[in-house]
Formats: sequence, structure tokens, C-alpha cells
Amino acid sequence: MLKLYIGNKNYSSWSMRPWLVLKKAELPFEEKLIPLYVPGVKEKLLELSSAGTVPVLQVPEAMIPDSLAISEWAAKCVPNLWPKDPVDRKAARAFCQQMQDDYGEFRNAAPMNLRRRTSNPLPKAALHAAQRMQNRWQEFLGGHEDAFLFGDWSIADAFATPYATRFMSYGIPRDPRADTYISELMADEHFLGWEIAALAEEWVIEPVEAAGR
Ligand SMILES: N[C@@H](CCC(=O)N[C@@H](CS)C(=O)NCC(=O)O)C(=O)O
Repeated sequence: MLKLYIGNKNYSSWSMRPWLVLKKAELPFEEKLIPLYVPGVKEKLLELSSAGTVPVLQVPEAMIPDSLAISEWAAKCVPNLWPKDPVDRKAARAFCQQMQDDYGEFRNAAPMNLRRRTSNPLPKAALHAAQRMQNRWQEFLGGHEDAFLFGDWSIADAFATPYATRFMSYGIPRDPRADTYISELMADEHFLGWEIAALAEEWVIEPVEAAGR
């Protein structure tokens, strides 16, 4: 049985991605939530893997940290988690890497907080990064017929989902095509399952709550 270690569902954007991927893959897994930002958590995380972060996937032969590495492991079992077209597949993989590494101004100024609804203006750099993000979404959406970045749902959409929640939480202006895409991600049955659990959580991480005030 696979076991996915995750952080708080309200806050842990990295954890949400492989969780969505495993759900879409229909790979049965047990989840173990480790509340973040509490005393002793780092030691617990380091016991799981030397990365000292969640998510971590326990598979029979190893512990796999990192949301993209976990997603790639899942795609080895269920190849249609990446787009079929080889050019799209490469673009999707590269965009996932970019969604991990880039857009720091957006991520830091508008941390994922599913409970949050505010329209207080964000710093210009964050809004600029959010615009860059939605421009890329529109570029991919424009090249495909269906609702998702590369046509059918793929790992790239899992990586985009936590960003989509930030547009909602912080009332970030969006172009019509990006808005439709965000609505699609927010209506996804698996995302809704995660969100319901997140809204029921009682942990409050103050530094995150202070963002956008
Ligand atoms: N690149 C990693 C980043 C993971 C990450 O930073 N996770 C955060 C939670 S959302 C974490 O574990 N923070 C706890 C810590 O760094 O002590 C991934 O994609 O999994």
C-alpha cells in the first residue's frame, strides 16, 4: 500500500499536487497528515526523508520526497497522467518544473490558504508574477480544445491548482480564459474533497494568515 505524507490541507500547496495526481491515477493510497509549524515537526520530517519536507510518498522500495518526483513516479504506473503528444509532454514537464521554481513573488506574497478570502491589494511584484502565470495558462489553453492546459487533465493541472486557489483567495484580477480555467480546477471533484477537509481543519498558522493583510 502506498502512503503519502502531507502537510495541513489548508496550507500545504506542495502536498496538494501529488495528492491530486494519485487520486486522478486511481492509485489507492493511505494518507498521513503531519501538521506543519509545530514544535518538533522538522525532526519528524527528517525521519521521513533527508529533504525534511512534505510531501513524501512511501512506495515498497523507497521514500520519495518532492511533488514532481512523486508525480513522475505515479506517471510511470499510469502514463496518461502526462499528455500523449510528445511535444506537449515535454512542455508539460517543463512547465511543472517552472511552477515549482519560478513565481516566488506570487507564492510568497499570496501563500495558499484555502479558507482565505480577501481583496486587499498585493504587492506589484506578486501581481506581475500572477499575470505571467495566467499568460502561460492562456498560451497552453489556446493551443488545445479541451478545458485543461494540454487538453485532457494532466500533472500540469495538478501543479496549477494551488495557484488557482490563490487567485480566488486573494481576489487577483484574471483574464476571461484564465478565469474559466480556474473555475474548472475549483470544480474538480478531487480538489473539492481536499478543500472540504481543509476547511474543517483547526490549525491556524499566523505568519500565513498575515499575508495580504
Ligand atoms: N520542492 C518541494 C517543496 C516541499 C516543501 O517545501 N514543503 C513544505 C510544506 S508545503 C514543507 O515541508 N515545509 C516544512 C519545512 O520546510 O520545514 C516539493 O515540491 O515537494
